[in-house]
Amino acid sequence: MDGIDFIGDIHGCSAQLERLLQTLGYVRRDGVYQHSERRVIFLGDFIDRGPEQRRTLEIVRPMVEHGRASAVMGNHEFNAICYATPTRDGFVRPHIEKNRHQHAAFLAEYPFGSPEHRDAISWFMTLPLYIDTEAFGVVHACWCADSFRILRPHLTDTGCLSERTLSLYEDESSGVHQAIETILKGPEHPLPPSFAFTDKDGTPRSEARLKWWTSSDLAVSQRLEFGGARLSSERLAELDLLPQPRAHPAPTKPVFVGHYWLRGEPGPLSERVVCVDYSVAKGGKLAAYRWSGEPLPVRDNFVCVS
Ligand SMILES: [Mn+2]
Repeated sequence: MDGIDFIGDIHGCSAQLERLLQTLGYVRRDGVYQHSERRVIFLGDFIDRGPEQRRTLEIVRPMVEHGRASAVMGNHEFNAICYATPTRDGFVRPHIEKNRHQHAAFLAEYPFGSPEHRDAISWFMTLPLYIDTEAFGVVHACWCADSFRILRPHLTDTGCLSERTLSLYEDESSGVHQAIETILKGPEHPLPPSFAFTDKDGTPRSEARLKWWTSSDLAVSQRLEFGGARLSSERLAELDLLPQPRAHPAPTKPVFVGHYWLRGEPGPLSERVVCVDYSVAKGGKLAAYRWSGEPLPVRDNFVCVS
């Protein structure tokens, strides 16, 4: 079997992407990066934040279209689709200041409603929400069999969204909405009202991010993340008295994700879960995991450029 290089969130950092591909031994021929024995699977989040949105898509898209790479959808591509999809009285993702700001770098290079913008959105629609093979799994944020089961009847035969799926997503109480949020943005764990906190951006929150790859043998406080906010040791001790968050069964094959803006020296998150997002658009690194079929991923197989 040919090897696969899993590449994490790029967010418009095309210079780092080209350097990473070259470091991995890919050569550009007829405008398409390629390798004689390997291919790439991109983890999504190609757009927003970074300096070269268009250049990034001009590298990634030909690789996918020429069979040199596959890609799954990230929450930023999903948000871009929702931002561009009209409803009866607005858009699936409202054009409010916060959403416009988050999407500004992309819209600067793909003016809203322009032919290039429409073309990019229709390409995003061709990205599957996850890839499930016998040997490995790929999803942007959370490997969740229950969410896949809910979504499957609503996806196309290539695992993609349809207009109908988007209209189901509009209903925030629907199973489809929650499943898409879980797999593309990661599961959140509701906290009792006394635990409401303010994250590092000053936004009040009543839910913590669940590190779904952690085992329920760990203390509750070690399984949750508070948007960069630090809780006092007393509060953490109180959290440990709460019931354990929902368990996500440990995968039985390697699972590759992005999304988590990790820092520091790359390594697997758990025995079989690998995150390849090392915050390139916030001064970190663009990361890849060079996989050659090993059932247990190892630290040595990460390759990064900063
Ligand atoms: Mn993401």
